[in-house]
Formats: sequence, structure tokens, C-alpha cells
Amino acid sequence: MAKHLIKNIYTADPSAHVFNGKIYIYPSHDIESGIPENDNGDHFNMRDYHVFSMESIDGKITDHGVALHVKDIPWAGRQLWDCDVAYKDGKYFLYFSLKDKNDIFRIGVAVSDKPEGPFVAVSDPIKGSYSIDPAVLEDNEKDYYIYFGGLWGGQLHRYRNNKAIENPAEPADAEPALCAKVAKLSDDMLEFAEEPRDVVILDENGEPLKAGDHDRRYFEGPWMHKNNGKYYFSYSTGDTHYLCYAIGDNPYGPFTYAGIILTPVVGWTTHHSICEFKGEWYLFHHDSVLSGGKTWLRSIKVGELEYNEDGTIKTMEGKTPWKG
Ligand code: FUB
Repeated sequence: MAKHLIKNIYTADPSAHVFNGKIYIYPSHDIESGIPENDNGDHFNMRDYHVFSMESIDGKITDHGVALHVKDIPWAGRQLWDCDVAYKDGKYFLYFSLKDKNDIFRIGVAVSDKPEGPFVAVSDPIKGSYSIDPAVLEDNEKDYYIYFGGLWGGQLHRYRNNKAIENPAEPADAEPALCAKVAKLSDDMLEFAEEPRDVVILDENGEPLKAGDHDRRYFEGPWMHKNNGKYYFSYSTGDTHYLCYAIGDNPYGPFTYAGIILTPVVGWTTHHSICEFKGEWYLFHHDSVLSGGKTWLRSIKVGELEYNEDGTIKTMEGKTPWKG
């Protein structure tokens, strides 16, 4: 069963990685800023990130304090959303979602010598970046791929073919669903090395999932992990509140829909990462149990993730007792 990890502040969107033999968690830091809840996500008005580490899953969790604050990001407008971190050649790169001064979500990068930060933001967002929820895969210890994108407040429906469109809308129900995006990162880790591509998810007939297939189509919160040579692309279905996954043979896909990892949690959003530590697999995610169900005040959790013999993932129940 999953347990809450942090009870003194609200945290969400946990990206977990193993660096130097410890688990490092990079969550969003939820706060009560008094902005009323709306479909644009204005109530998620976060201003900084804290980094956490653990030497064992059941051990003490260390809060390393503020690793990056919005006031120290030169191009910042508002709303620091989900982030992720990758390590290359002695440096740690923190990729973050933030609205610029025109209220457009972009993806930024900040750099540190240490996994816990503090991180120093690069002066501009990644060229050609848009939308939210960066997640980085290190593949074969040499290539790095960044996945991103989120509908509604995450603004993904405002783009087609990587360009802003005049009349933002989701496709009609019978059209192919909007996809998360993936791009290889440049050698210096600070830019896209190519135009972002669609992360296509196929159904059981080899057809791309349709926009009306709300129980299975991509909404936000991408994550990529590898197991036994297969690439597992996992994500949130947003308005139907599932964490789902799809399996492919390479970082770009296509991926074939494979099932539900986690049924809906308490709270509107569901967002996760998957991490192997000391031979066991773990699901990090969040719910709104500790705030009594407030969607914008979430708390991160961890639970064991299990595979079936055929490489599929066992479905877990998202609702846990309200005492947390
Ligand atoms: O935390 C703000 C947003 O809520 C994230 O970027 C989304 O994935 C959702 O969890």
C-alpha cells in the first residue's frame, strides 16, 4: 500500500531518480495562494521547488530546502509546475514548467553541481518549448530524451505541429487524440536537438487512440522508464483520473496501450514517476487526502509497483483511507 512521504508541506508531481545510491525526489511545492479553482489551473500557483532524498524507502526523508525560486528565474511569469532532473557529466539539469511573462507555458532549465541543488536557471526557456510536464529519459547512458505536454491549463491544445494555432481546441472525438511530445536533448542538455515529435499511443488494432477515448488517451504527466529492454510510456488521463501506460520498442514509439497503473486518487490530478531502487520497482504519485480533498494541496506518496510475468504492470488502487 502506498504511504505519504511528507506531511509538513504540500507536494505533488514527484519525479524520483537514484543518484549516488540515494533516491532523490523532485516534486512541485503546492501552496495556498487564495486563487479560486478553475479549468485553467490558476489555483496551482506554485513559487518554488524543494528537493527531498531518502537512503531507503522506509527510512528518513530529508528536505534539502528551496532548490529554485521563481524570483530567480529571469524569464518568469507565474506558476512553477511539474519538473524533472537528469544527470550528465558531473552536472544536474532541472527541467521545469513555468508561464512566461505573456502567460504562456514554456520549459526552462536550471543547473547544479549537486542533485539537491541549489539550481541556477538559464536565462531563457528552451527554444521551441511549450506546454508543461517535462520528464527526461537517459537511454543507454548516452542519449537523453525529453517528454512533455499537458491539456487544458497545460496549453497543449493550443498547438499543432509545434506551432501555436489561432483557435485552440481539442480535436473532435473521432479524430486522433493529441499526443505528448518527445525530443532528443542537445549534447549540452540545454536545448532540443530536434523538432519535438508526437508520442503516438496505439489501441489493440494498431490505430492511434481517439480524442474521445478519455479513459485511455494522453492528458498530462508523462514518464518513461525501461524494463527488460522495453520502453514504458506512462501518463495521466486527466479528466478520467487514471494513470495508464503503453509499451514500445524505442524512445519515440509508437507505444501500444497496455492498461491502468493506478485507479483515481482523492483529488482531481494524478501524476507519477516510476523508479527502480535496490532491485525493487516503486510508483511515486500524489493525492489530496492530507488536505481533506483540496485539489491544489497535494501530498506525495510511494508504493511498490509490481510486474506480471508477461511484462504488464499490476493495477493499483488509488483510494487509500482518508487518515493518510
Ligand atoms: O502541479 C501542477 C500540474 O498538475 C502538473 O503540471 C500536472 O501534471 C498536474 O499534476
